[in-house]
Amino acid sequence: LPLDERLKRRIIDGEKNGLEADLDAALQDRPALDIVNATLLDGMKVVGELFGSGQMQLPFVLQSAEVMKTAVAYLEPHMEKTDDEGKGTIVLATVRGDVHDIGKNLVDIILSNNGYNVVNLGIKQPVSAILQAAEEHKADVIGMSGLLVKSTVIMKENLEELNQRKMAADYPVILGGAALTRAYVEQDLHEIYEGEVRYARDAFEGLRLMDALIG
Ligand code: B1M
Repeated sequence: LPLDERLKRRIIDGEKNGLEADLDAALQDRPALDIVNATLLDGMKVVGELFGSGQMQLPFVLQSAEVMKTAVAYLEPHMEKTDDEGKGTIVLATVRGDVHDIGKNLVDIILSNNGYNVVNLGIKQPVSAILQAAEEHKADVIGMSGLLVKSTVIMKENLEELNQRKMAADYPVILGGAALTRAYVEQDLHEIYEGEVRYARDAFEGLRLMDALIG
């Protein structure tokens, strides 16, 4: 198989052996972020399709996720970083009940590499923990990630909690994750939230939003 296909296959098959050598070879002619976006994420997409259609069982999805995480960790030191720092602080979390964190961690990498201070709380975070961290770290923005359909409902509840605690004006919120749609965030949630709420389709849109919100 050509290198690109082979890397994609490694994600789909959850095969770590030889991964680093292939990543080294790919780094010879492409930037690290391009490898993640154009190749590895394609592999995860196939995994999602196979799982969704019942052709792949959960333990194999987990293996694919592990290979993805290993690959991203290996590529991270090769990613471009700006010299900026201290551009602002975001508290980032996967919402309550949701364990998916690959996308959230990519957002962390992209924002950190571009001068933002990221307080990454991890997965399954109740709103109380997110709000506490936001106050403690004097966050400029709150970022929530979630991939399950039920997480989109939890995000709505979290925004309502911010309203109730009169914190909405202080915290613009960026939401991301595969189950969200732009319309749901920018129309439905925009209507209920008393602060700013924006949708990020991917980590780069997350970065653009951060720059727009506090830059
Ligand atoms: Co899960 N899972 N999973 N899973 N899983 C999905 C999400 C699913 C769509 C698969 C499917 O059925 N086709 C489906 C959800 C269906 C639904 O809700 N309607 C699903 C399911 C059902 C489940 C379980 C319930 C399965 C079960 O137990 N029976 C279970 C849930 C457990 C729980 O959360 N309580 C489960 C478990 C798992 C694993 C643990 C095996 C593993 C996760 C490992 C991990 O993350 N550490 C896993 C995986 C890997 C997936 C798929 C295949 C891939 C997700 C992924 O990492 N994508 C996924 C299929 C899919 O998404 N279509 C699926 C790559 C990642 C980079 O993309 O996170 O979307 P993503 O991030 C993107 C953007 O969304 C955006 O930026 C990133 C790209 O730049 N983004 C942000 C994300 N967050 C952002 C935040 C921002 C800005 C941008 O600012 C704050």
